[in-house]
Order: sequence, then C-alpha cells, then structure tokens
Amino acid sequence: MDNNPLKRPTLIVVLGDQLSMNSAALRAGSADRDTVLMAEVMDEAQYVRHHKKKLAFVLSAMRHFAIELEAAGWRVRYVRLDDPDNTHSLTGEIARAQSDLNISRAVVTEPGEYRLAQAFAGYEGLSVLPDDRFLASHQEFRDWAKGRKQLRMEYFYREMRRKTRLLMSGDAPEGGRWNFDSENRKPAKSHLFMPRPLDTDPDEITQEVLTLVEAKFADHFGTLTPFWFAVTRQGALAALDHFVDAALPRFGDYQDAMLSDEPFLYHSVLAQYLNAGLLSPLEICRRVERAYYEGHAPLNAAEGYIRQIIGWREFVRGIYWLRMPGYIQENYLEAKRPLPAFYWTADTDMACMSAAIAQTRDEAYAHHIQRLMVTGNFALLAGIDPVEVHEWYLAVYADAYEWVEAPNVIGMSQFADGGLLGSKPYAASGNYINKMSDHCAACRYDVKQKTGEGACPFNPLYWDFLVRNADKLRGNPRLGHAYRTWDRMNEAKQQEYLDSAQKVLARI
Ligand code: FAD
Ligand code: DLZ
Ligand code: SF4
Repeated sequence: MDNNPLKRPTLIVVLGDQLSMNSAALRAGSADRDTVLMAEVMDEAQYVRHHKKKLAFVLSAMRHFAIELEAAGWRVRYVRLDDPDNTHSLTGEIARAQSDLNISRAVVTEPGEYRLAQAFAGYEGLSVLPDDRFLASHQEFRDWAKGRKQLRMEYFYREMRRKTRLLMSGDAPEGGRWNFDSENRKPAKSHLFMPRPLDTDPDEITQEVLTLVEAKFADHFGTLTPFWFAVTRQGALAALDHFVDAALPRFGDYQDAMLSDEPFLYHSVLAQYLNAGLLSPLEICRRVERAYYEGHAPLNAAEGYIRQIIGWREFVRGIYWLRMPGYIQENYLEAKRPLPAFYWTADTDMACMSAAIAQTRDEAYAHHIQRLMVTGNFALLAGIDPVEVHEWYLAVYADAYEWVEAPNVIGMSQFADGGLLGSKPYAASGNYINKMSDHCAACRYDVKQKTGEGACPFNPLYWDFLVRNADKLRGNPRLGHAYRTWDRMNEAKQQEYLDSAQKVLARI
C-alpha cells in the first residue's frame, strides 16, 4: 500500500491567514482528488478579543478565498461560524471533516502561532508543511543566529538582500550603502499632500460578515464601520499599486512622522494583506524595487520600505520561533503595573496617546512610530506588565498575529527580552514626540515643562524609568549619555522628577 499521504484523498486545511493560492499545503494537493477545509471557529475569533474590523477582515477574506478556490476547481468544505455542528476549534473541525468525508489524512501549512503549532503537532495523521511564504526558513534563521553574541537586524537584512538580490548592483548594495535610514527622519508638515489608502466598498459577502460580527462580537473593542479594507487578492493588489503610485516616494522621508488627523501619512497599510497571505513579501518588494529603477521613487524610500519587509518582518519571525515558548513570559525589567483603562477608551488628556488610541479604535491601524514611540513608549516608561501590553497589541490591530506582534512588543517596545532584539530600550521623553509630531501644540500638558502638575507626563516618567531600572540599564553604552545627564542634576531636581513621576503613576 502507498503510504504517501498525498497520493490518497487528503484534507487540505487552510487557515484564515493562509489565503494564498500557492501555499505549501495547496501545492501539495490536487484539486481533482482532495478537499480543502476552511473553518470559522470561536477559538480563533476569541483567543484574544480581536478588534471588530480585524474579525470582519479575516472572516470576509476567508469567505472570498473559498469562492476563489472553488472557481479554481477545488472542492471546499467551508464551515461558518453559525453552523450548528461547528465544534469551534480547528482540530475539532479537522476531526469532524475527516469523519464526515471518510478521509484519514490531512495536511496543513504550518501555522504562524506557537499555540496552534502545538495543537497540530499533537494531532495524529496531520502533516504540517513549512510555510515557504517567508524568505528565511526556521533552520536558516537558526543557522544565522547560532554563535552570535547579539542578534542584530541589520546584519540579517544584508543576508536577505544578498539572497533576494533586491536593490543589488553586482555584489554591492545599490547606492553604495545598505541602509538609508539617516535620511528618513523628517517631521511631516500638515500642508503636504497626504494620500489615503485605497478604500474598498464592502460587497454583499462583506456586508453579511459585518452583520455577523456586530451580532456576535458586539462587546469587542473597535469601530466596525466604515469598513474599507480589501478582502481579496485582487483588492490587495490594487491597494499595493495605489501605495506605490501615491505614497511610496515620500515613505522614507516621513516614515517616523506623526500628524493629528493623518492616521496613515505615507505608510502602505498593507501589513494586514501581507500577513493574511493575500500578498507575498517578495512580490511587494519587487514592485517597490521596480518603482525605484523606473525613477518613480527615490532610493531612501525604496530601500527603507524593502528593509521593513525582508529585514524586520523576517527577523522578528525568526526571533519568535527561536525563543518560543518562553518568549511571551519574558519580563526583564520586572514591570508589573496593570494596563491603564484608557488604552481601551482613548480617554486621556495626553493628546498623542489619545490620538493613537482613538485611531486604533477606529481603524484597527496605527503606524510604526505611534505603536513604538507613543503607546509602546508610555507602557515602557510606566512599567506596565508586558503580558498585558502584548495582549492589547495582539487584539487591536488588523495585522496582528503573535509571530510578528510578540517580538515587536516584548522585544522591541518593552525591552522585556533584555536586549535580544534591540540594543537599547525605545524610551523617550516628550521631546521626541514633540519633534516628530504636531500633537503637543494641542495638548493639555506642556511638553517643555519638566515636572509639576502641567508637565508632559512623558518627561518625569522618562527619568523615573531610567532610575528605576538603573541596575539593568546603566551599563548599556547607548544609555551612557542619559545617565550622565541624570548624574549631573542636583539632588533637588532629581527628587522633583521622581515625585512628579509618582504623581503621574498614581493618576493612571
Ligand atoms: P509600513 O510602514 O508601510 O511598512 C511596510 C511593511 O513592513 C509593513 O506592512 C510590515 O509588513 C513590515 N514591517 C514594518 N515594520 C515591521 C516590524 N517592526 N516588524 C515586522 N514587520 C514590519 N506588524 C505587524 O504586521 N503585526 C503586528 O501585530 C505588529 N505589532 C507591532 C507592535 C509594536 C509595538 C510595534 C512597535 C510594531 C508592530 N508591528 C507589527 C510592526 C509595524 O508597526 C507594522 O508592521 C506596520 O505599522 C504596519 O503598517 P503598514 O503596513 O502601513 O507598514
Ligand atoms: C485571526 C483568525 C480569526 C479571527 N478567525 C479565524 C478562523 O475562524 N479560522 C481560521 O482558520 N483562522 C482564523 N484566524 C487566523 C488564525 O488565528 C491564524 O491562522 C493563527 O493565529 C495562526 O497564525
Ligand atoms: Fe504627548 Fe506630552 Fe506632547 Fe502631550 S505634551 S502630546 S503628552 S508628548
């Protein structure tokens, strides 16, 4: 008897973030013999309390993808959330399909999250195939990381440039430098033309999903409508084209900028499509590279953008699989405070925080600097428990999956891994936010005031953070200047900072 599972009728399991026609599991199967299983289950909808827009995006994209599979000749068993026999777990649905269809073998592309990988590893007869939508396999990343004292994205990124040959001129990087980040720190001006990501009108399928989400997840965080995300590959490709045409040329210059009432600036807002499988990392990067060679976008924009995808995105995934299962429990700075309630309500007088959180609530989106230097920075300075911070980020963004969210939160933003992912904590006083945004002008707090009632809360919290964690951070060469400044302050000034910080902390 032939034991190759893929020569017998097989159940091909496709998860909600594997919506690619050429995923490993689909490539391994055959449309005339096998059945595809897709299942909407409560376990996935509720392992964190996902933002309503994220739920609608994933469910509608799944439903559209099932139709595309059928059009391509696949037999699809699609289980809806309101199917009365739904077991509401993915392994439960695999077992039910196997029993109903009398198929003993099943295959799946490896899931992006550790908890599901564990569940699938324990399921007999389910073959798990490597997810080759990523550029670096787990083994490649482990080999690269092995024996290195520090893991730094920049060196990994150069390997990925060589591997993909993106923006390479022979063996050298295009323009003679690997990284043009120093040119990418301009504050934006509100009179500049700001494109908006492409709006897609909800079709009938999406309308039905919106009604379902409102009915079943009414108490989840977030504003459901207007809902404008694309939910098909075709729509995501149109969003990519729109980004390249309208925003890419200025992406680099204003990558770190923040403006009130401009939630997207020149960002691509493509991560939700990429992470769900509607777009592939390499096709996005090739498109951006082409825009550079055709003279449409400058090198600092194209290189900066490509680095985010083949550098940061691949690097954080590598870290996740290298360090799980313990990674999400890491708490190097022993931060223990609960997450303040205003992370869910936006009800705070801090204009920068209120803008980032309100936008997160309305769009299931905030760009990188808002995530890192506003909401992340505040949580870091205030000493919020990293697990609570992690759960918030995993819930509130349309692009959030643990493999990418956790390293960004636990590692990059909260320094809870003690510096594995970043060489220093991203801690900053109000001065940084003032330099990169227009929020402070409209804030109840005074960014120039260092201590006391009306002072910007980031100012005393910054020093309190450094003092509180001095035993762990003082030796960090990148913080030497900050500690020297503290040491030069007179004792009364130091005490004023610490007292002010305590008052801020008591208020939250
Ligand atoms: P752009 O600014 O247009 O960047 C282009 C693309 O590069 C993104 O679409 C994304 O795929 C990739 N990218 C950029 N930075 C990173 C990064 N640090 N890590 C991985 N990919 C990156 N990204 C997620 O995809 N999911 C998350 O859950 C997530 N959580 C984050 C939490 C924190 C605290 C921080 C600091 C960053 C997080 N990021 C996350 C990374 C980044 O902020 C988002 O990818 C980006 O804001 C998505 O918006 P965009 O598509 O407009 O990105
Ligand atoms: C995010 C998500 C949601 C909300 N719902 C489903 C679902 O009902 N069925 C499904 O197969 N996948 C869903 N997903 C995506 C999964 O959570 C994702 O595959 C895992 O988190 C692994 O990355
Ligand atoms: Fe944020 Fe402080 Fe500026 Fe207010 S003054 S917007 S709290 S940085």
